Amino acid sequence: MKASALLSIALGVLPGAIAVSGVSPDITYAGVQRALPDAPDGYKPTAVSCPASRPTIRSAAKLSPNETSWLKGRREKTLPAMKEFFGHVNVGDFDVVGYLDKHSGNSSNLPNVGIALSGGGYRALMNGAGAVKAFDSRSFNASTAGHLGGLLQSATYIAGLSGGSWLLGSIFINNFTTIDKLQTHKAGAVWQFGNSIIKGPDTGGIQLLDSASYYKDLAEAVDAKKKAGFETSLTDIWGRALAYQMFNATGGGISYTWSSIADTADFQDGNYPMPLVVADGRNPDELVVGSNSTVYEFNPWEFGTFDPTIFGFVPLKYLGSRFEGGLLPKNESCIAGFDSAGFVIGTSSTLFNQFLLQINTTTLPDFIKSVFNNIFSELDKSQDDIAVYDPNPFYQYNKESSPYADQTALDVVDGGEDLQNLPLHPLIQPERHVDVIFAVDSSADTTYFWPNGTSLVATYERSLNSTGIGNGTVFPAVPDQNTFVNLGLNTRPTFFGCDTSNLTGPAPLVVYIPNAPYTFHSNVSTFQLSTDDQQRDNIILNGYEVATMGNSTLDADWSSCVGCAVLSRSFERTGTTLPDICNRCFDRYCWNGTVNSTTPHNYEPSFFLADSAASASLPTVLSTIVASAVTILSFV
Ligand SMILES: *[C@@H]1O[C@H](CO)[C@@H](O)[C@H](O)[C@H]1NC(C)=O
Ligand SMILES: *[C@@H]1O[C@H](CO)[C@@H](O)[C@H](O)[C@H]1NC(C)=O
Ligand SMILES: *[C@@H]1O[C@H](CO)[C@@H](O)[C@H](O)[C@H]1NC(C)=O
Ligand SMILES: *[C@@H]1O[C@H](CO)[C@@H](O)[C@H](O)[C@H]1NC(C)=O
Ligand SMILES: *[C@@H]1O[C@H](CO)[C@@H](O)[C@H](O)[C@H]1NC(C)=O
Ligand SMILES: *[C@@H]1O[C@H](CO)[C@@H](O)[C@H](O)[C@H]1NC(C)=O
Ligand SMILES: *[C@@H]1O[C@H](CO)[C@@H](O)[C@H](O)[C@H]1NC(C)=O
Ligand SMILES: *[C@@H]1O[C@H](CO)[C@@H](O)[C@H](O)[C@H]1NC(C)=O
Ligand SMILES: *[C@@H]1O[C@H](CO)[C@@H](O)[C@H](O)[C@H]1NC(C)=O
Ligand SMILES: *[C@@H]1O[C@H](CO)[C@@H](O)[C@H](O)[C@H]1NC(C)=O
Ligand SMILES: *[C@@H]1O[C@H](CO)[C@@H](O)[C@H](O)[C@H]1NC(C)=O
Ligand SMILES: CC(=O)N[C@H]1CO[C@H](CO)[C@@H](O)[C@@H]1O
Repeated sequence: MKASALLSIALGVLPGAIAVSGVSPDITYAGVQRALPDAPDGYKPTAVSCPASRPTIRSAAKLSPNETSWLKGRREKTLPAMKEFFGHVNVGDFDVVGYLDKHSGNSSNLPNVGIALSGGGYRALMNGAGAVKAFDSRSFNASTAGHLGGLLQSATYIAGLSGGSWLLGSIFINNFTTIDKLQTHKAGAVWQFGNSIIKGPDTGGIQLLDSASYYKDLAEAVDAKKKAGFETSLTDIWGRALAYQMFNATGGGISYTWSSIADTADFQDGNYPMPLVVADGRNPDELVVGSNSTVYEFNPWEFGTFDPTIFGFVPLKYLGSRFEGGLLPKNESCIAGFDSAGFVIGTSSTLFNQFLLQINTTTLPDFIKSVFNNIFSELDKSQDDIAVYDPNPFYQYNKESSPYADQTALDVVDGGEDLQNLPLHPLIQPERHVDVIFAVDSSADTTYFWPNGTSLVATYERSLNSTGIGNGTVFPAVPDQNTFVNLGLNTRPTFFGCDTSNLTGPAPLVVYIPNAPYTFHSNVSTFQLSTDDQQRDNIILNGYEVATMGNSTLDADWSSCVGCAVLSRSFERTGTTLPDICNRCFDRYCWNGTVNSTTPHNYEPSFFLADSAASASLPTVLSTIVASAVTILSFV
């Protein structure tokens, strides 16, 4: 099974990318607002001098010392953020601020909040952006009654996968910028989705690149990595292309590394949540990525997994070094620059590689096509849909148990390929003690590209194998997808895991926030190769309405119910009686175990709020999809 089949399964959608165009203007590297361009030689991984204590692979039994010490600082920042959040989000007449103050001496009693942003291409980027905007106290009007501004500032972790990882990259590599700034209409907006990613940046922008130079840049970067002796694949080109669209830097931010996030003062001071990018591992000698595939995370310090298959982490900055048995042999150099930020988000979204192959079907001039075809013909075709991590940092590591120990390279793929299209894996690790996960699902599971709970089902089922691949993770029970549709659990936020006595161990409460049409048909095909600013903004606004239930117009108690979800586990730890309003909220939003597994009719929701004029009619959407599917199938 190759890309086309995987695409339709995993992305939920017929995956589709949409296009984006050039990044914005930018100035020089000095003093600008973003992460750090600290790669030693652009895209080329390069030997650097090793730190005094040589890097090693660390067991996943505990959190890293980096994370543990960072958490102390972060918890000091989430406390005032929560007090501010509960300034406009009230929970009946319960004195939340007093409660938080009373327990502030022991931060493990306070709520520990995580956010998960699903995959689903540019649709997921935009719908996820709407939710992030709603959760961000810096957004206009977000900290008023009925809104949810401040949840982002209260969060400890925020995870993204595939399209959700592009969103994370846009925010974190650009110095924790705001959605307001990313979506501006001013010249120089970072998100200009009017041009296809295939075509490249707008010549009118400050990138000053025509398509030919764009491809030349992509090719030169990847070629440099290859000439330095590192295996490359289509993902390297894909990641470079994404960087032009997501990062606010000239030259597609070629020197920005993911690990540099950990070196920025604001992150070190705990001023914003920890970003986590998820990708899957393809098992040795397998082409299909199944539910028992290894799930990797990229956090600001490390790459690795809690799964028993590897159970280890490598310092992200030194990924690319030739580790053996967990150590870096004396005769091996420390390599830096492998963790190019574009490559990280490209890895999380390898399913979209295929869209690069569409170049032949575009109207771009032949000479550009030939530049691309030259690059393409150099690549190993069996690796079209993977990212190659060669050398394998976990070579000879955990030899007794690791099926990867003898692999000289790791095959890493799109984080949604195992159907877990929500990046919940890092957030359900017992060591992280997350209390509540706001899970923003932009998957396209149904015929008309709405989510139907598939990603939650996949994570739940995986957790049931707790002595195997689940490795001690616990996830609340969720029903089958037919029940999701029949009970409307995918049309409105639903809570899972409210009753802790029904869990097999500590697990977070999951606040499932499925994409749904409030004011706009945000179920655009992942095949759509460009989106104008109007449609982009409509989808972002719809995402804002989804997360806030129309600023609590659909349920005047909604923001209070979110407050109850945040506090629920903490209340339990401190033996605090739930305020009445929380009982009412949980009656309304918690799945109570009812199932109806009858096969439903097509799920075709109509607007929850008034239609904002510009939405596409269904027939238009469908014809686009059919036409695109034909195109895609013809070359996969
Ligand atoms: C990042 O943003 C913060 C807050 O807006 C600002 O104080 C800081 O100077 C910025 N850092 C860089 C490197 O631009
Ligand atoms: C992470 O921790 C290690 C050792 O505990 C330290 O050497 C390293 O500098 C830390 N990394 C960052 C980016 O703070
Ligand atoms: C991009 O960088 C410019 C120059 O530093 C800055 O003015 C602008 O706000 C940045 N855009 C975003 C989305 O952060
Ligand atoms: C994963 O499952 C497949 C079949 O479903 C099996 O062939 C494979 O050995 C399993 N891999 C691991 C690492 O358990
Ligand atoms: C595009 O067309 C050229 C010439 O027909 C062909 O050689 C090349 O393989 C095609 N490229 C792709 C990615 O299909
Ligand atoms: C739910 O989504 C899956 C794909 O993710 C699909 O195979 C299934 O038919 C859908 N079921 C319903 C009831 O929508
Ligand atoms: C549980 O996981 C183990 C190891 O990953 C695997 O061998 C086994 O088949 C799995 N069991 C089920 C029921 O999936
Ligand atoms: C919700 O708030 C946003 C941001 O202030 C606003 O643009 C939108 O129109 C509001 N929607 C409703 C239904 O009130
Ligand atoms: C459980 O929820 C369903 C609707 O999803 C409702 O019809 C039923 O009455 C509820 N049962 C209980 C015991 O609350
Ligand atoms: C409680 O857990 C069982 C399985 O462990 C599950 O079947 C049931 O649906 C769960 N009930 C709720 C309300 O989560
Ligand atoms: C179960 O769902 C089916 C299909 O949507 C519906 O026709 C039926 O009335 C539901 N059954 C119950 C008991 O609600
Ligand atoms: C809780 C649990 O089962 N943890 C296991 C995860 O996998 C590693 C490596 O196989 C084991 O050592 C842990 O005991």
